[in-house]
Amino acid sequence: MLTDIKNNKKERVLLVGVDTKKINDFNIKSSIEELKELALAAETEVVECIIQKRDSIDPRLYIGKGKATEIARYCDELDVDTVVFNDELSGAQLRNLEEVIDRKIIDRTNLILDIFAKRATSKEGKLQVELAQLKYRLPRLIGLGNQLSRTGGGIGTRGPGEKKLEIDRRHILKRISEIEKQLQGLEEVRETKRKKRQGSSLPIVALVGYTNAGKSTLLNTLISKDETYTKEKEVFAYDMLFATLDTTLRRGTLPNGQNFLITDTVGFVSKLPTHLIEAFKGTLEEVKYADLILHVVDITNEDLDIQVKTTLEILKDLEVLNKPIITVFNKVDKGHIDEIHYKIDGTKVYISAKEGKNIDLLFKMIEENIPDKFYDVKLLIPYDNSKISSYLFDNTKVVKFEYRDNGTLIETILNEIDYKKYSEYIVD
Ligand SMILES: Nc1nc2c(ncn2[C@@H]2O[C@H](COP(=O)(O)OP(=O)(O)OP(=O)(O)O)[C@@H](O)[C@H]2O)c(=O)[nH]1
Ligand SMILES: [Mg+2]
Repeated sequence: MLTDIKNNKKERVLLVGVDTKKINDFNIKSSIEELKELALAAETEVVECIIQKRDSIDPRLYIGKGKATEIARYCDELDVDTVVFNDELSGAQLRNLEEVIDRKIIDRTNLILDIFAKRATSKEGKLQVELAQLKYRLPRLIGLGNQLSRTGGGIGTRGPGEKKLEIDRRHILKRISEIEKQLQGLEEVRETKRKKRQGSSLPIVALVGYTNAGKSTLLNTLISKDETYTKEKEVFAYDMLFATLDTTLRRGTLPNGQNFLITDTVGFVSKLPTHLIEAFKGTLEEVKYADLILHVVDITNEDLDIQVKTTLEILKDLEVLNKPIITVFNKVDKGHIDEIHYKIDGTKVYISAKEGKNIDLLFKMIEENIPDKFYDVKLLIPYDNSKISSYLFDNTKVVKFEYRDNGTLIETILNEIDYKKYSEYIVD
């Protein structure tokens, strides 16, 4: 079978899930619905979804033998190219399923990795995805060997790690350590930047939440009041899963005049591959340095409970649940919302990022939850007070300075304490 990509035809996929009563916190219907969204995000055409009820996952085949044979028949009838399974499969399961079904077999993890591979644009993003892909492939080489040679492309075979070397374990291990080294280098650069930012003392607000909740849209709305705002500063917001992969940082201004920094992060999805979270830890680290977290939730989504839970679990993994969190229920413009139907601990607000509804309220809540106030000031420090000048140069983010006849004119940002301490030197 040659890949349909050559004919410019979409890869036709069939989705398969298992409904084990054990996972009762996860509704199989919404899980398959999400898998469908993921398959669409990978630009495939979903032709059928099959759910099998079983007590447990079959270690050999994931589903029952009879079901697998039935699926093989469907694949012929419906002209299916690829079968996508709703859970992570072992190398043996991949191989056995391919033997029975005789089609390319992809699991949920591989599908997500594939979307990330397509979306990654920055050098760091690409490396992170490649690392996750290699770590996924390593224990599955037996199962994937056939697959990589049987097709010339399509989902699961795309991405930075596409080269032949994947088949060779030693090559993979070598590549993994190369990537880890490169990522470490990039992490150091990020660390330096972060230190510089800390010097600037501007509070950091981090946007987190499920993919497509509206984080990027909200970032664009929140920065639009900043004096340095231009259209070019806006980030990419689009109706698709994982529109954002790279962490971005922008400046905003609160109604009280205080400046803050805001970061947009990669969205989450249930059963987000562990390797992927691991690989993106560097990027997600930004959340660790935040002073305030805005947890954005799409209120119109039926699976809001699962989405909130998934996000909170990842935040727990990142050890950031001790930070102040505002739950931001977004998209209230999309119809009547019963505000009380969803109870959540702590602070919450109902907004529309798109139409700007309740943004003032959210700004107020941000003001209240940001730990400290900061001031943009100009100070004239007499030359005989050079200790103060050195302190300011070392500990605050000096925007500009100038040597005047009567002292050093320093334009900088001060926190509340320093602001009070040095207020006598403030000039207009
Ligand atoms: N109706 C409505 N749509 C919204 C609102 N906020 C965002 N959207 C839409 O929701 C879709 C996703 O928005 P994004 O801002 O890209 O979502 P995100 O959370 O950044 O998603 P990822 O980057 O994929 O994690 C876009 O089509 C937005 O236009 C809102 O308040 N109301
Ligand atoms: Mg986004």
